[in-house]
Amino acid sequence: MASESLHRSEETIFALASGVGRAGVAVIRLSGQASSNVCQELTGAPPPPARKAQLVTISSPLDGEIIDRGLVLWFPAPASFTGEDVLEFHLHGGPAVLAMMFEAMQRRCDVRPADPGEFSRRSFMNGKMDLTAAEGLADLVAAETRQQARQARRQLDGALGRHYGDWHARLLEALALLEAEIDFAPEEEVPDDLLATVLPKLDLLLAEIERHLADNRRGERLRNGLRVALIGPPNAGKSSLLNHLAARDIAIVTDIPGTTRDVLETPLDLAGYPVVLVDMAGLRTSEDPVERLGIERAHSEAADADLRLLLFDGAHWPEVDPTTAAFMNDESIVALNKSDLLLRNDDHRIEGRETHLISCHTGDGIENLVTTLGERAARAMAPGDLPVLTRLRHRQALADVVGALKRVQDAEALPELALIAEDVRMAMQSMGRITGKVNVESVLDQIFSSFCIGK
Ligand SMILES: Nc1nc2c(ncn2[C@@H]2O[C@H](COP(=O)(O)OP(=O)(O)OP(=O)(O)O)[C@@H](O)[C@H]2O)c(=O)[nH]1
Ligand SMILES: [Mg+2]
Repeated sequence: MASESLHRSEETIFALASGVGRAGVAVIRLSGQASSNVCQELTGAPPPPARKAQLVTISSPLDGEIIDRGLVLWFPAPASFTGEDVLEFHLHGGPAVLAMMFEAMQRRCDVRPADPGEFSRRSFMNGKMDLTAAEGLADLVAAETRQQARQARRQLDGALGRHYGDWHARLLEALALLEAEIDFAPEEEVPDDLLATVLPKLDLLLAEIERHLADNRRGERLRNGLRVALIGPPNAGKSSLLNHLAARDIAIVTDIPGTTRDVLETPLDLAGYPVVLVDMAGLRTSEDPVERLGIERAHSEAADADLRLLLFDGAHWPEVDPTTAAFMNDESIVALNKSDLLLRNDDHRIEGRETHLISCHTGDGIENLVTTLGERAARAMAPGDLPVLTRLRHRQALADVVGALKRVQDAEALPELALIAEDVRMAMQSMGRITGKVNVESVLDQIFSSFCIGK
Protein backbone atom coordinates (compact mmCIF):
# COMPACT_ATOMS: atom_id res chain seq x y z
CA MET A 1 0.00 0.00 0.00
CA ALA A 2 1.50 3.32 -1.01
CA SER A 3 1.78 6.11 1.52
CA GLU A 4 -0.87 8.81 1.69
CA SER A 5 1.63 11.48 2.61
CA LEU A 6 3.87 11.00 -0.40
CA HIS A 7 2.97 12.40 -3.80
CA ARG A 8 2.83 9.64 -6.43
CA SER A 9 5.84 11.08 -8.19
CA GLU A 10 7.81 10.85 -4.94
CA GLU A 11 7.04 7.22 -4.36
CA THR A 12 9.59 4.65 -5.33
CA ILE A 13 8.42 2.50 -8.20
CA PHE A 14 9.44 -0.97 -9.30
CA ALA A 15 8.75 -3.17 -12.28
CA LEU A 16 9.94 -6.26 -14.05
CA ALA A 17 12.11 -4.68 -16.74
CA SER A 18 12.68 -7.92 -18.65
CA GLY A 19 9.98 -9.88 -20.48
CA VAL A 20 7.20 -11.69 -18.69
CA GLY A 21 7.39 -15.48 -18.30
CA ARG A 22 10.07 -17.95 -17.27
CA ALA A 23 13.54 -16.72 -18.15
CA GLY A 24 17.17 -17.46 -17.35
CA VAL A 25 17.54 -13.98 -15.92
CA ALA A 26 14.88 -11.47 -14.90
CA VAL A 27 15.66 -7.83 -14.26
CA ILE A 28 13.72 -5.93 -11.61
CA ARG A 29 14.21 -2.19 -11.65
CA LEU A 30 13.44 0.27 -8.86
CA SER A 31 13.51 4.04 -9.14
CA GLY A 32 13.17 6.55 -6.32
CA GLN A 33 14.43 7.56 -2.92
CA ALA A 34 13.64 4.30 -1.16
CA SER A 35 15.81 2.26 -3.55
CA SER A 36 18.83 2.17 -1.29
CA ASN A 37 16.72 1.19 1.74
CA VAL A 38 15.16 -1.63 -0.24
CA CYS A 39 18.66 -2.84 -1.06
CA GLN A 40 19.59 -2.76 2.62
CA GLU A 41 16.45 -4.64 3.61
CA LEU A 42 16.70 -7.35 0.99
CA THR A 43 20.46 -7.90 0.88
CA GLY A 44 21.46 -6.82 4.38
CA ALA A 45 23.89 -4.29 2.93
CA PRO A 46 23.80 -0.83 1.36
CA PRO A 47 23.97 -0.58 -2.44
CA PRO A 48 27.29 -1.57 -4.02
CA PRO A 49 29.57 1.01 -5.68
CA ALA A 50 27.86 2.84 -8.55
CA ARG A 51 27.48 0.89 -11.79
CA LYS A 52 29.36 -2.18 -10.51
CA ALA A 53 27.54 -5.49 -10.38
CA GLN A 54 27.72 -7.33 -7.08
CA LEU A 55 26.65 -10.86 -6.23
CA VAL A 56 24.29 -10.88 -3.25
CA THR A 57 21.94 -13.14 -1.37
CA ILE A 58 18.44 -11.79 -1.22
CA SER A 59 16.22 -12.79 1.63
CA SER A 60 12.74 -11.88 2.62
CA PRO A 61 12.53 -9.13 5.26
CA LEU A 62 9.34 -10.84 6.46
CA ASP A 63 10.80 -14.15 7.68
CA GLY A 64 14.40 -14.18 6.53
CA GLU A 65 13.77 -16.89 3.93
CA ILE A 66 16.27 -16.80 1.08
CA ILE A 67 14.58 -15.67 -2.12
CA ASP A 68 17.49 -15.99 -4.53
CA ARG A 69 21.13 -15.26 -5.18
CA GLY A 70 21.72 -12.72 -7.90
CA LEU A 71 23.30 -9.49 -8.98
CA VAL A 72 22.52 -6.05 -7.74
CA LEU A 73 23.44 -2.83 -9.57
CA TRP A 74 23.27 0.72 -8.28
CA PHE A 75 22.82 3.88 -10.37
CA PRO A 76 22.69 6.82 -7.98
CA ALA A 77 20.86 10.01 -8.99
CA PRO A 78 21.22 11.93 -11.19
CA ALA A 79 23.32 9.70 -13.47
CA SER A 80 20.60 7.12 -14.05
CA PHE A 81 17.94 6.43 -16.64
CA THR A 82 15.23 8.24 -14.67
CA GLY A 83 17.49 10.79 -13.02
CA GLU A 84 16.54 9.29 -9.62
CA ASP A 85 18.29 6.62 -7.57
CA VAL A 86 17.90 3.41 -9.54
CA LEU A 87 18.51 -0.10 -8.28
CA GLU A 88 18.48 -3.23 -10.42
CA PHE A 89 18.23 -6.84 -9.36
CA HIS A 90 19.24 -9.52 -11.85
CA LEU A 91 17.66 -12.71 -10.60
CA HIS A 92 16.56 -16.12 -11.81
CA GLY A 93 13.43 -15.50 -13.85
CA GLY A 94 10.99 -17.90 -12.22
CA PRO A 95 7.46 -16.88 -11.28
CA ALA A 96 7.91 -17.83 -7.59
CA VAL A 97 11.13 -15.85 -7.22
CA LEU A 98 9.49 -12.80 -8.79
CA ALA A 99 6.36 -13.10 -6.68
CA MET A 100 8.43 -13.23 -3.47
CA MET A 101 10.45 -10.22 -4.58
CA PHE A 102 7.36 -8.16 -5.37
CA GLU A 103 5.80 -9.10 -2.05
CA ALA A 104 8.95 -8.12 -0.16
CA MET A 105 9.23 -4.75 -1.91
CA GLN A 106 5.58 -3.85 -1.58
CA ARG A 107 5.75 -4.33 2.16
CA ARG A 108 7.15 -0.82 2.32
CA CYS A 109 4.58 1.97 2.21
CA ASP A 110 6.75 4.18 -0.01
CA VAL A 111 7.26 1.56 -2.74
CA ARG A 112 4.69 0.56 -5.35
CA PRO A 113 4.51 -1.09 -8.81
CA ALA A 114 5.21 1.33 -11.65
CA ASP A 115 2.49 2.51 -14.03
CA PRO A 116 3.03 1.79 -17.74
CA GLY A 117 5.74 4.07 -19.08
CA GLU A 118 6.40 5.58 -15.66
CA PHE A 119 10.18 5.11 -15.75
CA SER A 120 10.34 6.97 -19.09
CA ARG A 121 7.97 9.58 -17.77
CA ARG A 122 10.21 10.24 -14.80
CA SER A 123 13.16 10.38 -17.14
CA PHE A 124 11.35 13.04 -19.18
CA MET A 125 10.24 14.98 -16.09
CA ASN A 126 13.83 15.04 -14.88
CA GLY A 127 15.02 16.41 -18.20
CA LYS A 128 16.83 13.23 -19.19
CA MET A 129 15.13 13.11 -22.59
CA ASP A 130 12.48 14.97 -24.53
CA LEU A 131 9.13 13.54 -25.55
CA THR A 132 10.28 12.47 -29.01
CA ALA A 133 13.17 10.53 -27.48
CA ALA A 134 10.77 8.88 -25.04
CA GLU A 135 8.58 7.92 -28.00
CA GLY A 136 11.66 6.65 -29.83
CA LEU A 137 12.43 4.43 -26.87
CA ALA A 138 8.90 3.01 -26.90
CA ASP A 139 9.21 2.40 -30.64
CA LEU A 140 12.56 0.69 -30.26
CA VAL A 141 11.08 -1.73 -27.77
CA ALA A 142 8.18 -2.39 -30.15
CA ALA A 143 10.26 -2.54 -33.35
CA GLU A 144 9.84 -5.76 -35.31
CA THR A 145 12.00 -5.05 -38.33
CA ARG A 146 15.53 -3.73 -38.79
CA GLN A 147 14.42 -0.48 -40.42
CA GLN A 148 11.86 0.16 -37.71
CA ALA A 149 14.55 -0.33 -35.09
CA ARG A 150 16.84 2.04 -36.99
CA GLN A 151 14.26 4.79 -37.16
CA ALA A 152 13.41 4.36 -33.48
CA ARG A 153 17.07 4.44 -32.44
CA ARG A 154 17.60 7.62 -34.40
CA GLN A 155 14.67 9.22 -32.66
CA LEU A 156 15.83 7.95 -29.27
CA ASP A 157 19.25 9.45 -29.95
CA GLY A 158 17.49 12.80 -30.29
CA ALA A 159 17.69 13.42 -34.05
CA LEU A 160 14.03 14.42 -34.31
CA GLY A 161 14.09 16.29 -31.01
CA ARG A 162 17.09 18.35 -32.16
CA HIS A 163 15.34 19.13 -35.42
CA TYR A 164 12.24 20.38 -33.60
CA GLY A 165 14.38 22.03 -30.93
CA ASP A 166 16.09 24.06 -33.65
CA TRP A 167 12.73 25.19 -35.05
CA HIS A 168 11.53 26.00 -31.54
CA ALA A 169 14.65 28.13 -30.97
CA ARG A 170 14.09 30.03 -34.21
CA LEU A 171 10.50 30.80 -33.21
CA LEU A 172 11.69 31.85 -29.80
CA GLU A 173 14.22 34.22 -31.32
CA ALA A 174 11.55 35.81 -33.55
CA LEU A 175 9.19 36.12 -30.61
CA ALA A 176 11.88 37.66 -28.43
CA LEU A 177 12.50 40.37 -31.03
CA LEU A 178 8.79 41.06 -31.44
CA GLU A 179 8.14 41.11 -27.68
CA ALA A 180 11.04 43.42 -27.10
CA GLU A 181 9.66 45.84 -29.65
CA ILE A 182 6.24 45.75 -27.99
CA ASP A 183 7.72 46.33 -24.55
CA PHE A 184 10.07 49.10 -25.46
CA ALA A 185 8.20 51.01 -28.15
CA PRO A 186 4.51 50.48 -27.50
CA GLU A 187 3.36 53.72 -29.03
CA GLU A 188 5.38 53.61 -32.16
CA GLU A 189 4.41 52.09 -35.45
CA VAL A 190 5.82 48.75 -36.37
CA PRO A 191 9.38 49.37 -37.36
CA ASP A 192 9.96 48.24 -40.91
CA ASP A 193 13.45 47.00 -40.22
CA LEU A 194 12.24 44.65 -37.51
CA LEU A 195 9.65 43.05 -39.74
CA ALA A 196 12.13 42.98 -42.57
CA THR A 197 14.41 40.79 -40.48
CA VAL A 198 11.81 38.66 -38.71
CA LEU A 199 9.22 37.92 -41.38
CA PRO A 200 11.50 36.43 -44.06
CA LYS A 201 12.95 34.12 -41.44
CA LEU A 202 9.49 32.95 -40.48
CA ASP A 203 8.62 32.41 -44.15
CA LEU A 204 11.70 30.26 -44.50
CA LEU A 205 10.78 28.26 -41.43
CA LEU A 206 7.23 27.77 -42.71
CA ALA A 207 8.57 26.40 -46.00
CA GLU A 208 10.87 24.00 -44.12
CA ILE A 209 8.02 22.72 -41.95
CA GLU A 210 5.76 22.25 -44.94
CA ARG A 211 8.47 20.25 -46.71
CA HIS A 212 8.89 18.15 -43.58
CA LEU A 213 5.13 17.48 -43.50
CA ALA A 214 4.97 16.54 -47.19
CA ASP A 215 6.91 13.34 -46.59
CA ASN A 216 4.26 10.89 -47.78
CA ARG A 217 3.95 9.75 -44.18
CA ARG A 218 7.08 7.63 -44.57
CA GLY A 219 7.99 7.76 -40.89
CA GLU A 220 4.50 6.86 -39.76
CA ARG A 221 4.33 4.07 -42.34
CA LEU A 222 7.63 2.63 -41.23
CA ARG A 223 6.40 2.70 -37.67
CA ASN A 224 3.04 1.06 -38.43
CA GLY A 225 3.87 -1.03 -41.48
CA LEU A 226 2.81 -0.40 -45.09
CA ARG A 227 -0.75 -1.68 -45.54
CA VAL A 228 -1.03 -3.68 -48.73
CA ALA A 229 -4.58 -4.73 -49.67
CA LEU A 230 -5.13 -7.91 -51.68
CA ILE A 231 -7.91 -6.93 -54.03
CA GLY A 232 -9.55 -9.33 -56.43
CA PRO A 233 -12.67 -11.25 -57.41
CA PRO A 234 -13.74 -14.31 -55.39
CA ASN A 235 -11.61 -17.38 -56.04
CA ALA A 236 -8.71 -15.40 -57.55
CA GLY A 237 -6.43 -16.93 -54.91
CA LYS A 238 -6.03 -13.99 -52.51
CA SER A 239 -6.11 -16.19 -49.43
CA SER A 240 -3.80 -18.70 -51.12
CA LEU A 241 -1.30 -15.90 -51.75
CA LEU A 242 -1.57 -14.64 -48.17
CA ASN A 243 -0.90 -18.14 -46.83
CA HIS A 244 1.98 -18.62 -49.25
CA LEU A 245 3.69 -15.36 -48.26
CA ALA A 246 3.07 -15.87 -44.54
CA ALA A 247 4.22 -19.50 -44.89
CA ARG A 248 1.30 -20.42 -42.62
CA ASP A 249 -2.31 -21.41 -43.11
CA ILE A 250 -3.86 -18.21 -41.85
CA ALA A 251 -6.84 -18.01 -44.19
CA ILE A 252 -9.29 -20.71 -45.21
CA VAL A 253 -8.89 -21.65 -48.87
CA THR A 254 -11.65 -23.46 -50.77
CA ASP A 255 -12.85 -23.59 -54.36
CA ILE A 256 -16.14 -22.01 -53.26
CA PRO A 257 -16.25 -18.35 -54.31
CA GLY A 258 -16.96 -16.10 -51.34
CA THR A 259 -14.94 -18.09 -48.78
CA THR A 260 -13.26 -15.16 -47.04
CA ARG A 261 -15.47 -12.64 -45.27
CA ASP A 262 -13.36 -11.21 -42.47
CA VAL A 263 -10.37 -8.96 -42.98
CA LEU A 264 -7.23 -10.99 -42.25
CA GLU A 265 -3.77 -9.52 -41.80
CA THR A 266 -0.28 -10.84 -41.69
CA PRO A 267 2.92 -8.89 -41.09
CA LEU A 268 5.80 -9.40 -43.51
CA ASP A 269 9.38 -8.25 -43.09
CA LEU A 270 10.69 -7.31 -46.53
CA ALA A 271 14.40 -6.50 -46.27
CA GLY A 272 13.79 -4.77 -42.97
CA TYR A 273 10.69 -2.89 -44.08
CA PRO A 274 7.42 -3.83 -42.39
CA VAL A 275 4.46 -4.66 -44.61
CA VAL A 276 1.00 -5.64 -43.43
CA LEU A 277 -0.65 -7.83 -46.05
CA VAL A 278 -4.44 -7.66 -45.88
CA ASP A 279 -6.67 -10.42 -47.27
CA MET A 280 -10.39 -9.89 -47.57
CA ALA A 281 -13.60 -10.89 -49.28
CA GLY A 282 -13.56 -11.14 -53.05
CA LEU A 283 -15.32 -8.26 -54.79
CA ARG A 284 -18.69 -9.07 -56.34
CA THR A 285 -22.36 -8.41 -55.75
CA SER A 286 -23.78 -10.97 -53.38
CA GLU A 287 -27.17 -11.81 -51.93
CA ASP A 288 -25.66 -13.41 -48.84
CA PRO A 289 -25.92 -10.84 -46.01
CA VAL A 290 -22.75 -12.08 -44.28
CA GLU A 291 -20.72 -12.00 -47.44
CA ARG A 292 -22.08 -8.54 -48.19
CA LEU A 293 -20.74 -7.24 -44.90
CA GLY A 294 -17.37 -8.72 -45.82
CA ILE A 295 -17.46 -7.07 -49.23
CA GLU A 296 -18.29 -3.71 -47.67
CA ARG A 297 -15.23 -4.03 -45.45
CA ALA A 298 -13.15 -5.06 -48.42
CA HIS A 299 -14.15 -1.92 -50.29
CA SER A 300 -13.18 0.34 -47.44
CA GLU A 301 -9.88 -1.53 -46.86
CA ALA A 302 -9.11 -1.27 -50.56
CA ALA A 303 -9.76 2.45 -50.50
CA ASP A 304 -7.65 3.06 -47.36
CA ALA A 305 -4.66 0.83 -48.16
CA ASP A 306 -1.22 2.36 -48.68
CA LEU A 307 -0.73 0.07 -51.65
CA ARG A 308 -3.10 -2.08 -53.72
CA LEU A 309 -2.16 -5.51 -54.95
CA LEU A 310 -4.72 -6.43 -57.61
CA LEU A 311 -5.02 -10.14 -58.08
CA PHE A 312 -6.88 -11.46 -61.12
CA ASP A 313 -8.07 -15.04 -61.64
CA GLY A 314 -6.15 -16.83 -64.39
CA ALA A 315 -8.91 -19.46 -64.58
CA HIS A 316 -11.06 -16.90 -66.34
CA TRP A 317 -8.36 -15.42 -68.57
CA PRO A 318 -8.70 -13.44 -70.84
CA GLU A 319 -11.71 -12.20 -68.92
CA VAL A 320 -10.59 -9.48 -66.48
CA ASP A 321 -12.79 -8.64 -63.49
CA PRO A 322 -13.94 -5.03 -64.02
CA THR A 323 -14.67 -4.32 -60.32
CA THR A 324 -11.07 -5.21 -59.43
CA ALA A 325 -9.70 -3.31 -62.42
CA ALA A 326 -11.58 -0.21 -61.25
CA PHE A 327 -9.29 -0.11 -58.19
CA MET A 328 -6.19 0.23 -60.34
CA ASN A 329 -4.15 3.38 -59.76
CA ASP A 330 -0.65 4.41 -60.79
CA GLU A 331 0.86 2.73 -57.78
CA SER A 332 -1.02 -0.59 -57.93
CA ILE A 333 0.84 -3.84 -58.36
CA VAL A 334 -1.00 -6.10 -60.84
CA ALA A 335 -0.83 -9.91 -60.71
CA LEU A 336 -2.52 -12.73 -62.57
CA ASN A 337 -2.78 -15.94 -60.52
CA LYS A 338 -3.04 -19.60 -61.59
CA SER A 339 -0.35 -19.32 -64.24
CA ASP A 340 -0.29 -23.13 -64.15
CA LEU A 341 -3.58 -23.02 -66.06
CA LEU A 342 -2.32 -20.56 -68.69
CA LEU A 343 -0.43 -20.88 -71.92
CA ARG A 344 3.11 -19.67 -71.40
CA ASN A 345 3.64 -17.55 -74.45
CA ASP A 346 0.53 -15.41 -74.48
CA ASP A 347 0.68 -11.73 -73.68
CA HIS A 348 -0.85 -11.58 -70.22
CA ARG A 349 -0.57 -7.87 -69.56
CA ILE A 350 -3.67 -6.41 -67.97
CA GLU A 351 -4.69 -2.96 -69.19
CA GLY A 352 -1.22 -2.56 -70.64
CA ARG A 353 0.38 -2.72 -67.17
CA GLU A 354 3.33 -4.79 -66.07
CA THR A 355 1.57 -7.93 -64.82
CA HIS A 356 3.10 -10.50 -62.50
CA LEU A 357 2.22 -13.96 -63.66
CA ILE A 358 2.12 -16.13 -60.55
CA SER A 359 0.94 -19.48 -59.30
CA CYS A 360 0.19 -20.09 -55.65
CA HIS A 361 0.18 -23.79 -56.42
CA THR A 362 3.62 -24.08 -58.01
CA GLY A 363 5.17 -20.96 -56.44
CA ASP A 364 6.02 -19.68 -59.89
CA GLY A 365 6.59 -15.94 -60.16
CA ILE A 366 6.05 -15.29 -56.47
CA GLU A 367 9.68 -14.46 -55.78
CA ASN A 368 9.49 -11.73 -58.41
CA LEU A 369 6.29 -10.40 -56.93
CA VAL A 370 7.89 -10.25 -53.47
CA THR A 371 10.88 -8.40 -54.93
CA THR A 372 8.56 -5.80 -56.43
CA LEU A 373 6.68 -5.52 -53.16
CA GLY A 374 9.96 -5.06 -51.29
CA GLU A 375 11.09 -2.34 -53.70
CA ARG A 376 7.82 -0.51 -53.26
CA ALA A 377 8.05 -0.83 -49.50
CA ALA A 378 11.56 0.57 -49.50
CA ARG A 379 10.53 3.42 -51.76
CA ALA A 380 7.61 4.30 -49.50
CA MET A 381 9.52 4.08 -46.25
CA ALA A 382 13.27 4.50 -46.79
CA PRO A 383 14.61 7.17 -44.47
CA GLY A 384 16.24 10.23 -46.00
CA ASP A 385 19.02 12.37 -44.54
CA LEU A 386 16.70 14.33 -42.30
CA PRO A 387 14.76 12.75 -39.44
CA VAL A 388 11.09 12.15 -40.20
CA LEU A 389 8.05 12.52 -38.01
CA THR A 390 6.70 9.21 -36.83
CA ARG A 391 3.42 9.99 -35.15
CA LEU A 392 0.12 11.64 -35.87
CA ARG A 393 0.71 13.70 -32.71
CA HIS A 394 3.71 15.35 -34.36
CA ARG A 395 1.78 15.93 -37.56
CA GLN A 396 -1.13 17.58 -35.75
CA ALA A 397 1.10 19.85 -33.70
CA LEU A 398 3.05 20.84 -36.83
CA ALA A 399 -0.22 21.55 -38.65
CA ASP A 400 -1.01 24.02 -35.84
CA VAL A 401 2.42 25.60 -36.26
CA VAL A 402 1.81 25.93 -40.00
CA GLY A 403 -1.63 27.45 -39.37
CA ALA A 404 -0.18 30.07 -37.04
CA LEU A 405 2.71 30.92 -39.37
CA LYS A 406 0.31 31.27 -42.28
CA ARG A 407 -1.66 33.82 -40.26
CA VAL A 408 1.62 35.69 -39.74
CA GLN A 409 2.17 35.59 -43.49
CA ASP A 410 -1.34 36.90 -44.16
CA ALA A 411 -0.77 39.69 -41.67
CA GLU A 412 2.23 40.96 -43.60
CA ALA A 413 0.06 43.24 -45.70
CA LEU A 414 -1.36 44.91 -42.62
CA PRO A 415 1.14 44.28 -39.90
CA GLU A 416 0.10 44.61 -36.31
CA LEU A 417 2.86 43.75 -33.97
CA ALA A 418 0.83 42.32 -31.11
CA LEU A 419 -1.14 39.99 -33.39
CA ILE A 420 1.96 38.76 -35.15
CA ALA A 421 3.64 38.15 -31.82
CA GLU A 422 0.59 36.23 -30.61
CA ASP A 423 0.63 33.93 -33.63
CA VAL A 424 4.35 33.34 -33.31
CA ARG A 425 3.80 32.50 -29.66
CA MET A 426 1.11 30.01 -30.62
CA ALA A 427 3.38 28.48 -33.24
CA MET A 428 6.11 28.14 -30.65
CA GLN A 429 3.80 26.54 -28.13
CA SER A 430 2.57 23.98 -30.65
CA MET A 431 6.19 23.26 -31.51
CA GLY A 432 7.01 22.92 -27.82
CA ARG A 433 4.19 20.44 -27.41
CA ILE A 434 6.02 17.96 -29.61
CA THR A 435 9.18 17.84 -27.55
CA GLY A 436 7.39 18.60 -24.29
CA LYS A 437 9.09 21.95 -23.87
CA VAL A 438 6.20 24.33 -23.35
CA ASN A 439 7.61 27.07 -21.22
CA VAL A 440 6.68 30.70 -21.66
CA GLU A 441 9.13 31.84 -19.02
CA SER A 442 11.93 31.09 -21.42
CA VAL A 443 10.75 33.91 -23.68
CA LEU A 444 11.32 36.42 -20.92
CA ASP A 445 14.70 34.96 -20.16
CA GLN A 446 15.73 35.25 -23.76
CA ILE A 447 14.54 38.87 -24.01
CA PHE A 448 16.42 40.11 -21.00
CA SER A 449 19.51 38.10 -21.51
CA SER A 450 19.99 39.46 -25.01
CA PHE A 451 19.33 43.10 -24.08
CA CYS A 452 21.54 45.51 -22.23
CA ILE A 453 19.95 47.41 -19.37
CA GLY A 454 19.94 50.89 -20.80
CA LYS A 455 18.03 50.06 -23.97
N1 LIG B 1 -4.75 -23.96 -60.39
C1 LIG B 1 -4.58 -23.10 -59.40
N2 LIG B 1 -5.52 -22.97 -58.45
C2 LIG B 1 -5.29 -22.08 -57.46
C3 LIG B 1 -4.14 -21.29 -57.41
N3 LIG B 1 -4.21 -20.49 -56.33
C4 LIG B 1 -5.38 -20.77 -55.72
N4 LIG B 1 -6.03 -21.73 -56.41
C5 LIG B 1 -7.32 -22.32 -56.05
O1 LIG B 1 -8.34 -21.36 -56.22
C6 LIG B 1 -9.39 -21.57 -55.28
C7 LIG B 1 -9.66 -20.28 -54.54
O2 LIG B 1 -8.56 -19.93 -53.77
P1 LIG B 1 -8.64 -18.88 -52.56
O3 LIG B 1 -7.27 -18.61 -52.11
O4 LIG B 1 -9.62 -19.36 -51.56
O5 LIG B 1 -9.25 -17.64 -53.34
P2 LIG B 1 -9.75 -16.24 -52.73
O6 LIG B 1 -9.38 -15.21 -53.71
O7 LIG B 1 -9.25 -16.08 -51.35
O8 LIG B 1 -11.30 -16.43 -52.74
P3 LIG B 1 -12.42 -15.76 -51.82
O9 LIG B 1 -12.00 -15.88 -50.40
O10 LIG B 1 -13.66 -16.54 -52.13
O11 LIG B 1 -12.54 -14.35 -52.27
C8 LIG B 1 -8.90 -22.69 -54.36
O12 LIG B 1 -9.48 -23.89 -54.78
C9 LIG B 1 -7.41 -22.70 -54.58
O13 LIG B 1 -6.83 -23.97 -54.36
C10 LIG B 1 -3.15 -21.46 -58.42
O14 LIG B 1 -2.10 -20.83 -58.47
N5 LIG B 1 -3.44 -22.38 -59.40
MG1 LIG C 1 -10.17 -15.83 -49.60
